[in-house]
Amino acid sequence: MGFLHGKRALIVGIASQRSIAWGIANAMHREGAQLAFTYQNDRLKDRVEEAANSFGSNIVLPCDVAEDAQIDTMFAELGKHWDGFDILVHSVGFAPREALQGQYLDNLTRESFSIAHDISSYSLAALAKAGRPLMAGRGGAILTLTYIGAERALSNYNVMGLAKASLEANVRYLAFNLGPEGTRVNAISAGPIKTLAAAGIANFRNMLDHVDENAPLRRSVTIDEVGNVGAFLCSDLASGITGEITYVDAGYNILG
Ligand code: 0WD
Repeated sequence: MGFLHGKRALIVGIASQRSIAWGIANAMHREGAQLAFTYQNDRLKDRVEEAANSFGSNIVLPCDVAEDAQIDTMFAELGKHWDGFDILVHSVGFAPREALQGQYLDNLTRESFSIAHDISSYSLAALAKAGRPLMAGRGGAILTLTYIGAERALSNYNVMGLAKASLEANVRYLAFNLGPEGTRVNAISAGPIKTLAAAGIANFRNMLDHVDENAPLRRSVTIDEVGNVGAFLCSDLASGITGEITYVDAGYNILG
């Protein structure tokens, strides 16, 4: 029996089979969790429905996390399928493409700052808040995805680094707030992986090559490796871990 047997998990952020959320869904499914999925817009609907099918799920709901009304409707619909759920996976990030190239100040605007923080950080708290009535008191877990650009100044990552720093603080405040009702909140800081979101970052290939050549394991990580740790962090095996940022990056973060 898998270590997530009997758990219900809501997966937010599948855009393709390369998505980190796909790797997490795959590991959670393998470990016995029942899954539900959201999709951002009609462009992604078919792909997410396909994913749900392959994981034996028929719960696929629209949810653009920029819209409070869509978040509320999504949880109202989810509540018709499930009287409660145990795991929320937030694998969402976005900044306007022009902000993810060149020098930090060159393409920074009030608008790009606001969008990056809204979609990449606020949305975690928005989902945690709206999903709270369905998660409270079940010993559940929330998981999000961050990147080392939150801690270090990296070329091209720019305003997304600030949004990820906010996201990491969000993990700690949510863990502090939701701990008393039994919900844990953690993040994985993943090494670079070639996904749709990554394609928006200028010179992403260089970041990947640098990790391949320099990380202690001399390679980058896969969505399955991130997925396995995500499944663990959201399981009862990790019942003593909350408010943590766990690196799944082939050891890259230890380098000076
Ligand atoms: O190297 C990487 N790929 C890393 C990614 C390293 C470390 C962290 N991460 C993070 C990302 O910042 C993000 O938070 O992992 C998370 C998942 O990213 P991913 O798997 O790399 O990228 P992708 O497959 O593109 O999924 C992100 C999805 C969006 O995809 P697109 O490509 O269509 O922007 O986030 C979703 C969307 O499906 N998303 C939204 N969902 C709901 N409402 C919204 C939104 N407003 N905006 C983006």
